[in-house]
Amino acid sequence: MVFTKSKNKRYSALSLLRHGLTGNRNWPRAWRSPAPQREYDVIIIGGGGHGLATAYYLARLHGAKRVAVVEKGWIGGGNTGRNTTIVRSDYLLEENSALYECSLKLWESLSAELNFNIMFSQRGTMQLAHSEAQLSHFAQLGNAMRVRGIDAELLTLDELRKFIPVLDCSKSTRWPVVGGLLQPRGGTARHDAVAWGFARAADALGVDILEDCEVTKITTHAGCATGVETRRGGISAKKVAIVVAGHTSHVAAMAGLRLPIETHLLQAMVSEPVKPVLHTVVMGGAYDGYVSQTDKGEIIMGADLDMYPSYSQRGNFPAIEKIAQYTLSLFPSFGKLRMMRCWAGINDMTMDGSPIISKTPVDGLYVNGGWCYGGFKATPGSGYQFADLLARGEPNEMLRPFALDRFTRGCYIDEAGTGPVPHKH
Ligand code: FAD
Ligand code: PYC
Repeated sequence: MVFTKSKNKRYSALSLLRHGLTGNRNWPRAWRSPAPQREYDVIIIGGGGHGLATAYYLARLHGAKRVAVVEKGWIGGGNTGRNTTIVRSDYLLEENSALYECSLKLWESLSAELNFNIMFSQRGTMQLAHSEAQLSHFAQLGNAMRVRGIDAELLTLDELRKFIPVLDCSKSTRWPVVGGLLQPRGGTARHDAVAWGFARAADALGVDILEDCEVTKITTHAGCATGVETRRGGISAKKVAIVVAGHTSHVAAMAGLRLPIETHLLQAMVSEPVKPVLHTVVMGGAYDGYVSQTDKGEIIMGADLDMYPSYSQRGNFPAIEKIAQYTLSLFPSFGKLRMMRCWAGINDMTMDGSPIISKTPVDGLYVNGGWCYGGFKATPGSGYQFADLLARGEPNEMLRPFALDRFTRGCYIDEAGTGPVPHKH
């Protein structure tokens, strides 16, 4: 069934009761499925969390009326629906710290803002140190966070043992743990609910969400973006925004741009559901691995990137082995779990590990990408800030450091301190 008019009604305890009493047969669709118009003020390419959040804040805070989100598949089918749902703001460099903390503050009231339960759970995120050097780095990071008013607690091994009883804190394990840095306000959110919540709220404000509508060309005239060609026809626009994660280089090339981004695979996997056993999110110090338990009870785990560029969106056995090795070193009892699924997403890796949120050399063409493997947590903040850039045409204080020209000016935001090597960030 295709709705042409928004039937978006507020969700409430009363509506739940009313629909329950009528057999749940009359729920309206959460968002419309309109035909593409020939012209919009703003076209956002990419219906992941970031594109949808951008559309929502454009309409909600900047009064934009004619906005379309153009998605080649279904919304949330990219990295938004493939990530391990970890949300935190434990970054050392000021630029990243400000951006991710802005996002974390938005997460804290997002369900109410969107009238959609995105299941945000502040169960804490714990970074484990495997050496004294790593622990001393975490002490520095924790202090930097606290100076900025962001919550952080450094835990000794004894405190860690009490906090996470299922964690193997012995010296005989393959990667012995020496302590950890906890961000109590960090946690998880239900990834696809984030896409759905933003889509529903944006739709209610008049945003057209065009699924199954791949962009095949960005049209330009005299150095200005004029619109896009799609599989459902041409659409013109005053402004075009690229928000396509792992496809950023590919889509930017449609406008003749070459960006400092490489695409790499990241894999994750999930076990059968079990009773509650792990109440917080656990990450290995250098992102060797990360493990948490979903609200359904599954143990979800992942590890590092495949170290070569790829667009395949498919996992492989070496990555599965690596994930299993790290997880079992920390949690030997998980060896009895049966695995249900594994998958991969394609990550837009920049040369300094930080995102690009920027105007481009093509007038009217903007880009929001390069989130590497850490962009889920930034979803609301990225949309909020990018909408501001699109509405005003100039970056605000927070966004200025994330401009594309930082790579020609040499002003990198090298959070990991590893230099211009995408797969090391
Ligand atoms: P996407 O959700 O990928 O959306 C981009 C959309 O653009 C896609 O839907 C795609 O179909 C569409 N598109 C592409 N090309 C075109 C085109 N030509 N025309 C129209 N549409 C197009 N981050 C965290 O913060 N925490 C985590 O725990 C975490 N875990 C991760 C685990 C894995 C396995 C992976 C792969 C990533 C993880 N990330 C994590 C990273 C995070 O998922 C991403 O940075 C973030 O979701 C990117 O969101 P997005 O909206 O930019 O991209
Ligand atoms: O950014 O927290 C993160 C993350 C965890 C797994 C992949 N990215």
